[in-house]
Amino acid sequence: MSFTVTDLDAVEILDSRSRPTLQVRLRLGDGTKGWAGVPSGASTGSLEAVELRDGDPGRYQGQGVLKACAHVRGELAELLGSRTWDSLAEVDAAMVTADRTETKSRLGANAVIGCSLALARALAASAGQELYVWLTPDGVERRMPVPHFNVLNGGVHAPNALDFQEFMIAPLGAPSYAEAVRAGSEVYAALRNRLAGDGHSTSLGDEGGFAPDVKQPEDALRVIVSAIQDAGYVPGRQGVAIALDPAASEFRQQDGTYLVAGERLSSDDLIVRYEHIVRHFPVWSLEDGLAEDDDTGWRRLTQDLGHRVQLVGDDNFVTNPAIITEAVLDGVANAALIKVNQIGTVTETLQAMKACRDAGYGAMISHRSGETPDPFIADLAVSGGFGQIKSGAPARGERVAKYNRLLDIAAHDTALPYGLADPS
Ligand code: 2PG
Ligand code: MG
Repeated sequence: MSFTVTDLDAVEILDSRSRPTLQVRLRLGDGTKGWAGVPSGASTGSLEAVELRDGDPGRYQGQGVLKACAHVRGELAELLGSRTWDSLAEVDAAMVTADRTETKSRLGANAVIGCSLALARALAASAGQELYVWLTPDGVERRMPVPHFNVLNGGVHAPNALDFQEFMIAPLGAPSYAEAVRAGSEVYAALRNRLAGDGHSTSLGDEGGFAPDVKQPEDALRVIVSAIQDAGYVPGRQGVAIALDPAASEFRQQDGTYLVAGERLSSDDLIVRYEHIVRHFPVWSLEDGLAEDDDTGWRRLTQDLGHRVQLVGDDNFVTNPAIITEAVLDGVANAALIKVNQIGTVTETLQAMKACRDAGYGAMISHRSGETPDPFIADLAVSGGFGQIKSGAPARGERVAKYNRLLDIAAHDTALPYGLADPS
């Protein structure tokens, strides 16, 4: 079905961290409208698509996005309005070509992904379909994803001394998506009580999880396991499991060691630490356990733990289909994190998900630490059929926007199965 784009506009809005980002609006020739809010990360991989920021120290500490907005209104509006198109893929490819850089840095990956997301939404509406239906590739079985609630924050997302970035709870054993949300919320409440009872601060990190003044990852894990029990759930895969994203690139030192709670660990030491953690705590998934450039460590980690836990590549894979395909051949990880702005178009995001599917890898659809209320990734998670999403804590508007969109989908499409896809 061919289409034209008659209007394309962007405004500078604030994200959840009070940094500027883009809101894009678009109209098709048939009058259908689309919109998008652009997310933004803090712990970024070095090969990510590059956001265009103004760099004007007199506005928003240089973080303004007026140039990116101007590219949407100017060059991209002209490009998209210049002809009749046959598909989103065709438009995305034309934007990539027009940018002329490997990383979308000229037009700005934030400008390009905003247009791509808004166009996908408009095309779904124009076809009279729910976004998650429209996004589903041929032959893929849609699923309600297991929500991975980030309940305890550290690393660059929180001002505490905890080096690991994300401690998530994953209600793998819940009977339905709605019951998984309930478990997430109840454990979150129990965790607040536990932390307050132990005299810890219950202030929040960037993704809405608590940011207590604990240092050792094992101490954080212990309090989460207790909270799961306090809330009346069973810790583990039959009930509520735990997923970690240490975001290890952020605590890797110049000499190649990892600094955890003041202690310098070699790559091998850290792998041993993870083995210990996995033995003693109900951790089912480990993302960015090692730094993005620690290829040897990643292979060893995969050999040692890959049969027991999900190992998710984020900073090293950057949602790049070519990098994921290479990593599969190389025996690195067994799953990928999927972030739309990390690669910069919806089409390439879908290709990254296909690379995972073809390889028998898992995929966790992900928000960024800087977010807007745009729930696009909720639909993307259902359409991909992997059965996993992470969107921060079960609290704060920009986080629950995604979880709530999923509640709405589950309530109206009751035949959708809940839970992890069979990895084979
Ligand atoms: C991550 C993400 C999202 P950021 O590391 O997985 O939780 O953080 O958006 O800061 O890269
Ligand atoms: Mg990560």
